[in-house]
Amino acid sequence: MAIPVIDFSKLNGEGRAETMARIANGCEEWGFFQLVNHGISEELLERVKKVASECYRLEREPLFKESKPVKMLAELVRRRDIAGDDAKRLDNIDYEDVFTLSDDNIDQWTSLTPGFKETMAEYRAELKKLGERVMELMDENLGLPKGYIKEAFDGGKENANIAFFGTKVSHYPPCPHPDLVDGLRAHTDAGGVILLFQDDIVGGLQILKDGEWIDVQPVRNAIVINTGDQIEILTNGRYKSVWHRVQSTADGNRRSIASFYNPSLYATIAPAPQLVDNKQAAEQGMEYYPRIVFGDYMNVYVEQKFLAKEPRFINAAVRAM
Ligand SMILES: O=C(O)CCC(=O)C(=O)O
Ligand SMILES: [Fe+2]
Repeated sequence: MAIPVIDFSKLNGEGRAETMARIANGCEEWGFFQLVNHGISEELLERVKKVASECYRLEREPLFKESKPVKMLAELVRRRDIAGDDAKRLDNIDYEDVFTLSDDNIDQWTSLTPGFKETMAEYRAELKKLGERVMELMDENLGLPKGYIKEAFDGGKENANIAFFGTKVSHYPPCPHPDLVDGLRAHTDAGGVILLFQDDIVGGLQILKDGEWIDVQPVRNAIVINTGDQIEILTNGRYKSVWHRVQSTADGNRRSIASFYNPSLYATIAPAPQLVDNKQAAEQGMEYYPRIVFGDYMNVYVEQKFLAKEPRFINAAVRAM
């Protein structure tokens, strides 16, 4: 079983209907799919890989060696070896190095690595456009007016372009005890549409599908798309946010660059009326998915990211009232 790989260039020709159907299937049955021939130039993607890796080596690696996950893992192992403690897994930390780029923190983007800022700005502009295109295809597949999802994320027509677009640059360095700590613990994503540029070679990302963890197989220069909790709410559960995790590995330093197209913190997200079966909702006495303000949702999410997702919907809705 492998995550669907979809040729995006086929949208422009005879294969359009079939490609739309494959995207719908990716959203409904998988929550994750990979795009190839997505229109982002190989030359740009090669530059992104280069500057991200150089940045890690030059600026991040020395810090990672002194970081909390490294120290906590060493301490756990020391206790096991010296004091004979049963080594329990570290279940409250991720073995990763990460920083986030957004338009709000552009002044603080790392500048030591030659070409980093320029390349990442160019990459983010391209990915943002791709994210908007993917959201429009979702609108179409769902029978929503074109631009519906983006407008919801902006918090309405009058607030054009205030949805949040952030880019997380992560590395999962070699881990001496991959059995004792995850690279990133299992979770669903809080926001909207996520566009992930993962390592060409070093794997580790897995999704939970029908009760089994399966690999998101590395495909060179593909962009992996997945949907977060806000798309689950907006689609009234038709597109579910899917659990995923990153396993740590003993060898190889996995690079992954995840861009998040999320609602503005002020946007209210609710099931699209077109997707609510009123009869069913009436029978159940309520609509299952609440109306939430995304900022309230994030306040709940930061506390509960690695816990079951359903209580988050309820907790965020209570706070929003
Ligand atoms: O690094 C990855 O491949 C996944 C990252 C991820 O799941 C996240 O940032 O939410
Ligand atoms: Fe995630």
